Amino acid sequence: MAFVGGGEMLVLEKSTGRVRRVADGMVTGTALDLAVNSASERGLLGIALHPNFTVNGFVYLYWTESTIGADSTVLSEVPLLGNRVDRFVWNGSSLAFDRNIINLRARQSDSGQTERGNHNGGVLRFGPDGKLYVLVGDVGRRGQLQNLADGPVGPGSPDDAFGGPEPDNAHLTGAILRINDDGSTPSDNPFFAAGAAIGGQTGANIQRLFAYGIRNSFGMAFDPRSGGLWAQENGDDSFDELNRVEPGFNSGWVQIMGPPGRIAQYKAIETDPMAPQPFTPGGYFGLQQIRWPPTNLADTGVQALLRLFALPGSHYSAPEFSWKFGVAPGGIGFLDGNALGTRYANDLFVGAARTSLEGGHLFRFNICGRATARGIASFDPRLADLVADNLHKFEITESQSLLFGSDFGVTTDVQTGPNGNLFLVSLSDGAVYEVFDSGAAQPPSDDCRASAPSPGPGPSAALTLDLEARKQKLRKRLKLFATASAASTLTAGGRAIKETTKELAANETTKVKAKLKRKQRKKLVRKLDRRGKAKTRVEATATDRGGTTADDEVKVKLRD
Ligand SMILES: [Ca+2]
Ligand SMILES: [Ca+2]
Ligand SMILES: [Ca+2]
Ligand SMILES: [Ca+2]
Repeated sequence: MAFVGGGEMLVLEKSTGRVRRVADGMVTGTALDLAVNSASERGLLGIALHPNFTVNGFVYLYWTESTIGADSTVLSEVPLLGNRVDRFVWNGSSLAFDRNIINLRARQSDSGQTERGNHNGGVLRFGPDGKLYVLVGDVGRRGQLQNLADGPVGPGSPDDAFGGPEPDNAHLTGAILRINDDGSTPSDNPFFAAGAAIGGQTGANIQRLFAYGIRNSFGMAFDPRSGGLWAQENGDDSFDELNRVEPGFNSGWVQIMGPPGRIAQYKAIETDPMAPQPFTPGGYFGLQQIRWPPTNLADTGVQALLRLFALPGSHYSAPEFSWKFGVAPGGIGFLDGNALGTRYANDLFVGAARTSLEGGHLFRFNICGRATARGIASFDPRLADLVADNLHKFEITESQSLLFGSDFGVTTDVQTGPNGNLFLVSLSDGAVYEVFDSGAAQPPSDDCRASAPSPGPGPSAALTLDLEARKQKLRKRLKLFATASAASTLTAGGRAIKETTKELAANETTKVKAKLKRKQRKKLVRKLDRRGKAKTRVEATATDRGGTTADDEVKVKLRD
């Protein structure tokens, strides 16, 4: 869905490949009709307007091409690189092809299993930096971008009949790409230097990466307040995630889904041979691709993190939120402004990719904090661990406080309209919904002032979930932290960090001056991980990237 001005919007039809013109609640025409392959999750999937759309009319579409020159629902009728992003020009009534931006993997004909058409991603968004962000799912690949450095078999073997495990053109999957509006690669991308060192097709693709290790997603959005990128990620049967995606982010798939501290649950669910459950009578065993079985998964969070495919400058971070069993999130978006009242201002809304839970749930996350520290806040003590511990797939336990709406069907897009209301595209209902303020009394406010203590000094606001409930945990955590910081080799850094622990609250980020060499920083991270604190994040600002001995800012984040 895209708002093109004059009260008009463009709405995509996944299976016909048509871009429909909609005004005043009515379809008024067709701006474009593409020959799409819409088998499984393929089709006309994503749209984004250029930041200077009103001047240049540029419209970007993510779609799956058919090989027969007409719409197809046959899995095999697709080119190898059949997912494509193209640029079109809007002339006020129709869209004309301008240029191709990128071609991505679509075909999934792997030996030993039936052909598939899922995990294409398909979300396009322009960032506040004017760059185009393209989300592509793993498309069933098991290569380096799925954190298998040597592919599914081992050193010397490709991922599949079309290459890999390195990210050649057929294995540039499970990632968020950041590209210029003309398809070229920005030189300030996180792995630009790493890709240049590798060179060739693989190196050029690594240069395009903004993030990787992502299984699949139907939702990605920029927070209009912080400018930060958020994405949801669909797990197999376990651990759907909501992530803050910073440059160089590695989400961990296939080695890890959900928080590292929950790795045993991830493995247990995905290797469960029986467990007939509602919606999954066959049980949960398997990670879809038989060439890499779930029995390969690590047994501890640290072990899993050590197995990640680490591009230079990459970082893993645990999800902002996750669901133990999949609820299948779909499109996500922020409500930009307070058109629905202060209670909902600037919050994050998460639609459904299935109708199994609440007929298509619409979850709302209360987002608090200042500037880049904006994050999820909740009053439900069960969510203090940032995990909704539901009982099986598509089950509401611990998500009750998040439920904002029901029966929205399959939500493929969530956006703030020009009038400030929330607009949702429902694929299953064939409808666009507008959520507006009816004027009825709203529930008591759960705004940020009420849920968080007054922000103390420091570069980021404190974001606490439930201080009382977390007190014991926090005390334990601080003790561990103090022990770690007192350790021998971390003299200068140790002292600084110990001081910090006095002020740190759960889930709070702080910066301290610390004289840490690159190796020392790594050592500290390892130390904390060994103490079962794998989600603790210790990262340095840019000045420390080279491992200098200068006084660098070290950012420490305590997370549950
Ligand atoms: Ca068509
Ligand atoms: Ca993850
Ligand atoms: Ca499974
Ligand atoms: Ca929980």
